[in-house]
Amino acid sequence: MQVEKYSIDNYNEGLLNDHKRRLDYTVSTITNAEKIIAKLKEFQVAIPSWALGTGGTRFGRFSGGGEPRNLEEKIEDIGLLHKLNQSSGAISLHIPWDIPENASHIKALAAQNGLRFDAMNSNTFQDQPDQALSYKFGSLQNVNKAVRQQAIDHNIEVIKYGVELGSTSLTVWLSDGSCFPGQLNFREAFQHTLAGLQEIYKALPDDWKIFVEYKAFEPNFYSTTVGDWGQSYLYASKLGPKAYTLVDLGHHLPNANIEQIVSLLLMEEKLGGFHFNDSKYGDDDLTAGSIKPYQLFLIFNELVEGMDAKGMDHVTDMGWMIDASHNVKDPLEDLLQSVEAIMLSYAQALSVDRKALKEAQQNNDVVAAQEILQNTFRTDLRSLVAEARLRAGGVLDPVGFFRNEKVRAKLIKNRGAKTVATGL
Ligand SMILES: [Mn+2]
Repeated sequence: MQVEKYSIDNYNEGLLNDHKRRLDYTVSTITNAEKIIAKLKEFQVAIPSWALGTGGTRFGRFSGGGEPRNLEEKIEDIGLLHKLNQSSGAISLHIPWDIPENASHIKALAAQNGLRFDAMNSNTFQDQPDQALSYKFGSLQNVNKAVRQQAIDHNIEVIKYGVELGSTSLTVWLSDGSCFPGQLNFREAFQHTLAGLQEIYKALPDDWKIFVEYKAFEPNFYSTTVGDWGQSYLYASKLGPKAYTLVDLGHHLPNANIEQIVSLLLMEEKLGGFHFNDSKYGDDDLTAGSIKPYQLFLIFNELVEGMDAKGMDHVTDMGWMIDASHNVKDPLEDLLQSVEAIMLSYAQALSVDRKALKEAQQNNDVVAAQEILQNTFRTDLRSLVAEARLRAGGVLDPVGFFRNEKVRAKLIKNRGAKTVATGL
């Protein structure tokens, strides 16, 4: 769906006075507003191709209307998000759900929408209709060599699709593991998986990275073969310099200290990718920042501090992506909310007084350290995020605009009320 520049300008015009008043106040309360706005303008979060439709659970899926019917329409939806927030300028493809049949056409369409191709995602956690061998008992870990080879071949095929589109990274998430004690020899499962990843690693072009994503549990409930950041780090270290760990916020056991995990991975230069979502219990895949916004800020605080310590580029040296499911909300509104929460946490992390925090740490001044972090967290920086969006040509209030323009109703009119996007 096309959104015209004049409708964005008209909408912004009505909100401008209020916005300026809030912005002036915020700028007067912090020291580095211009620097933060400049950083926010650059920062981009990739949207996965499977996030545009309604998500479901094993109990059911309640599809909404106007869902994208093919890859072209998914690209158009992400293009729309990017037009509104100017911070969703990348798409992450899942193979085989979204195979680009005509790569040059897909590449051109993405470029028209201001999008680049982020990490490619392989899938060896499901069986496809035309697949020769089953992944029921795992893919790269499988006791059957032919199954392992099939999974290796699939990942190499995904790299080939990515090369055609100009992507430069592959995310591998394996559901491999076991459901019952005794089912697996842990060491053998690890070694098979490592050997498979090594074959995939060999197929990576020189400028590519591979991200090894871990997950504590589900669909396997007794053991997971890439179950935590330690195991992922072990694979990534053994694979070589192009291999990195990917942290998905939902893939930890309850109460894990994710901020500490990202800090240490950055120290070892092994954090390569990041998936945003939020959860109350496990891998709930809820809107980023909807349940634990303070934790999201604390994680960003470590990301910014750790990346700066290594001289990393916040935009290009990490694969940032939303990995959430939208079971009850309009997926596009939900994604706008997630990106907003991510940008706000990033802005807050950029405004932490690092010198004062360092001093508090050196003096063991625990109270001062808490004051610094919580004062920053409680300072309302939403107007900075809006200002960055405005300067980049976006909308002051993306969700408000989406509703005002009746975007979903228009998508239903164009695509139909009973469309179901590919995905889980
Ligand atoms: Mn993920």
